[in-house]
Amino acid sequence: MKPKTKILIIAGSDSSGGAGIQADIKTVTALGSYAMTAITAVTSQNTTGVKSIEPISPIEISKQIEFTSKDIKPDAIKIGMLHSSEVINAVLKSLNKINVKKIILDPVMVAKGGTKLIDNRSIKILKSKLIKKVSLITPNIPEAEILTKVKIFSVDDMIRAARILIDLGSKNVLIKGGHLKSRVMQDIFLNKYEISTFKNKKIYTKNTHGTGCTLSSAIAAYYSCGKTLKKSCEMAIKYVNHSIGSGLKYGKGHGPINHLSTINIIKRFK
Ligand code: PXL
Repeated sequence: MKPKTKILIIAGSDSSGGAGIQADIKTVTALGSYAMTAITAVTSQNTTGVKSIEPISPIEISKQIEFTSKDIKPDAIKIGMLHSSEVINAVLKSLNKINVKKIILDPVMVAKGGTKLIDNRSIKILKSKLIKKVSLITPNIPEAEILTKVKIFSVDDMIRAARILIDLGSKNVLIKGGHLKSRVMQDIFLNKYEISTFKNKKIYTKNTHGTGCTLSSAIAAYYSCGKTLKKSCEMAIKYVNHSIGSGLKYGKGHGPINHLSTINIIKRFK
């Protein structure tokens, strides 16, 4: 089998393999595309927490993006951990040079154990500049609250926050509802013209490390293949749910999901 499309992933490394660039590469590969990377930081972590973060210099990040893309043009880009304003500015500059239209932004802010992965100045630039450059932003509820200052307790609050993100210049928004106290998972997809709710049964497990990274990479993979953004979100959510449900039990803390679950379901998604 030949890869269907090429995806550039701009994100941090998670040594435990469940989140970050490792989750992204596994997801893109499992869904049949070719993964390229620009690593923004190296984290030392396991399922119980983050031990340390080593930033990669903004110049080096730009080189990875530009030199790689000049040779193999990405069909889509997924952006994850961007920990400093210097890094965001470098990524913005490089994105302007390589001219790729399909960009999915996962506004990564904290790791599962609570370690901050971005500083406050970066959040400002993400809101004022980067958000306007991307096709879709995929915050979870805590991230949407920080970006919009809306307190979210319900689906109506999620919609209110999503509209603020559209007003800030995002073309499309997917707010993930996993943090709501409800038996049904409700994720909201919204743009200026339409709104959709994806409903799924909540799976109760502590092993959800890297679900956000996985979801945004899966969206990038489906979107790069020509599906609409809405369809890409719907299919990516199914993939993540299937991968959570497939139940790996690795490590003593928040373990990873099973990225290989797609091997069984890829036929159904055709
Ligand atoms: O899931 C968010 C995330 C993104 N990127 C890296 C991470 C994590 C969470 O741990 O380690 C590198």
